[in-house]
Amino acid sequence: MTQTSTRHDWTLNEIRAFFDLPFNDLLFQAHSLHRENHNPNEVQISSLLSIKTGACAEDCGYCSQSSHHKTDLERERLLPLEEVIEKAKNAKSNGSSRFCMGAAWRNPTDKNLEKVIQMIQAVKSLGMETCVTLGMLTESQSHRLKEAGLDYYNHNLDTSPEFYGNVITTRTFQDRLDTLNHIRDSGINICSGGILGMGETATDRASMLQQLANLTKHPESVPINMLVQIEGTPLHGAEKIDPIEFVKSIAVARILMPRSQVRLSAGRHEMSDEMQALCFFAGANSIFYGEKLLTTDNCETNSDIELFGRLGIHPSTIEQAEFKAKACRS
Ligand code: SAM
Ligand code: DTB
Ligand code: SF4
Repeated sequence: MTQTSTRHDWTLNEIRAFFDLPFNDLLFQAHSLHRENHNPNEVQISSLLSIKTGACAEDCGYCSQSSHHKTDLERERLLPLEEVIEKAKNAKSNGSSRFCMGAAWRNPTDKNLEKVIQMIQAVKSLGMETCVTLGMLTESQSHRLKEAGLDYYNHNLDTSPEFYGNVITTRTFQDRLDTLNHIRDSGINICSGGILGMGETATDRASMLQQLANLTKHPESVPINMLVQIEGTPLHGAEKIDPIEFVKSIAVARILMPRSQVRLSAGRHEMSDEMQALCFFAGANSIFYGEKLLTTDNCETNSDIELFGRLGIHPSTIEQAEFKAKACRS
């Protein structure tokens, strides 16, 4: 067993060595750490809503919402507050403890930020945790969101610094780190992870996890997405990731960031029940729940409930989720 304390100085070789372990040894190590730090049968569930869809100025090679790609997505302006509240109420009654609102912006204007803040406050008053993902933020915008009571900000590093330019050219890896620093300084919990299956190498996957684990504080939530291939995007047709390699990446994320919530994010739709079960064993302990992600289909809620039943997994309550974020920060 390696060190169980949280470290922020992982070398690439150390991380590569985890990937080189025999599968059973890696999973044993990851699961043991998972048990030391979390209830292994508890999974936090969040629901997603796209509050502003499409026509995004960025050129992220995976994304249906970029104006640089020809996808058949219908663009939508910022949703009215009432519609957002309605969707959040539904998510709450379906058992979600956190409501995550995503906007296809390079960055929000201050005017739009105020509209999103109204949404955050309305969702919070329903008794749910809130998360938003709005693109790059300035220092003052981060403070404004904190002041408004936002719980989490999602801003993914997406991939390794070395592979980044193959996926996105309209912003840099450093831009992402800068926004993460603003969020951290403002005191909002960070949700940051990436996407696997974009044609990156095993070293890129290790390097992305190294970047996340070596942040001054680990993100409280680490979403690991499997690329949802979208027709019309440059990454449509990219070589798919081996499911075993995906499970190993979850295990390594768990070992490097033992107290964080590791979120089994986009791509569950294409995973077998057995693959998801292995991910939960390897240390994944949160998911996006609800029939839609932002613009693409997620797993049917019935099949998630059935899978949870077969695995003896139960969703965490809001109180348990809040306790987790505090424990991760301490
Ligand atoms: N515009 C904001 C941004 O990029 O930060 C927020 C929305 S963006 C859709 C949020 C994250 O979703 C991206 O950073 C990416 O990691 C993930 N994502 C987007 N499209 C995806 C896809 N097709 N497959 C897997 N993950 C995806
Ligand atoms: C994250 O890491 N994954 C979510 C959430 N954060 C915002 C988004 C997944 C999007 C999948 C593609 C789509 O539905 O457009
Ligand atoms: Fe825009 Fe975000 Fe999609 Fe990139 S991932 S194109 S920033 S919505």
